[in-house]
Amino acid sequence: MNVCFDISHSHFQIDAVTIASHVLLFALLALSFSYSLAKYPSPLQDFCVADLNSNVFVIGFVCKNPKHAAPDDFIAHGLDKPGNTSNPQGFAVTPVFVEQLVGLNTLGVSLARLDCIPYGLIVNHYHPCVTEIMTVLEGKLYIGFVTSTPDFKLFAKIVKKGDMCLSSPKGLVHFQFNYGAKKAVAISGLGSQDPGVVLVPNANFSSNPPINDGILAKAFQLDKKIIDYLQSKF
Ligand SMILES: *[C@@H]1O[C@H](CO)[C@@H](O)[C@H](O)[C@H]1NC(C)=O
Ligand SMILES: CC(=O)N[C@H]1CO[C@H](CO)[C@@H](O)[C@@H]1O
Repeated sequence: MNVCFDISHSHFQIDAVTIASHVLLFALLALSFSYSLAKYPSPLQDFCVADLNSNVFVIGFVCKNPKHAAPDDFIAHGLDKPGNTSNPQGFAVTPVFVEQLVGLNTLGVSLARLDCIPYGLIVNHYHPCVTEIMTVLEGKLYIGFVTSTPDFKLFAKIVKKGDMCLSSPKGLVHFQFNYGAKKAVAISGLGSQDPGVVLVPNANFSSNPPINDGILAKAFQLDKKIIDYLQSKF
């Protein structure tokens, strides 16, 4: 489960010239409130090594006694190894989140390795409250994100070995497609210890229980039979 304080999707459009000053003040206060909630809370200690076995539920994980913290709590291994790309889209994500690197707890960062076969796709997805940056180590990826309503503008670019890009601002739908005939490897940096992901096709077509096919048919302006077919694919 990911940690999300994001209420920053509320949009404030303020014309400072025409609007009364007390309304502006209220809007500014609302914006700063929104901003403070949209950030991770600052840790109150140098570190808080996650105790993954605790039965106490808090946001993130309970801290292990800092006196028992050891260098091994701050390292994870194996990012040099490719993930398993034997799936219909041909991609693998190898996470180094708080569960793999317990020292990340409360600190608001993590990494993942991405592997993508030639013409493989990391399907359209989003991280509800997390910004993602990416550097390509091998091959090249076509990476894009789509802005929110009303523009739905696509920002896409080909990212080659050695390039670094903003793969997605917080909460926007994005994808990575291997544009080349060689496999691609990338490292993604995420602004959360536990980013969480919503795969767009799964959210629509493989929810549990399924979303009524009539609702999906209407939403996508497709025939119910096509929806039933799509739902059967997952
Ligand atoms: C890779 O994933 C496929 C599909 O889930 C599985 O059948 C296969 O055993 C996996 N290979 C390895 C090396 O884990
Ligand atoms: C019609 C429908 O359910 N669309 C959803 C598809 O998935 C995206 C991402 O999860 C949602 O934002 C849409 O509402």
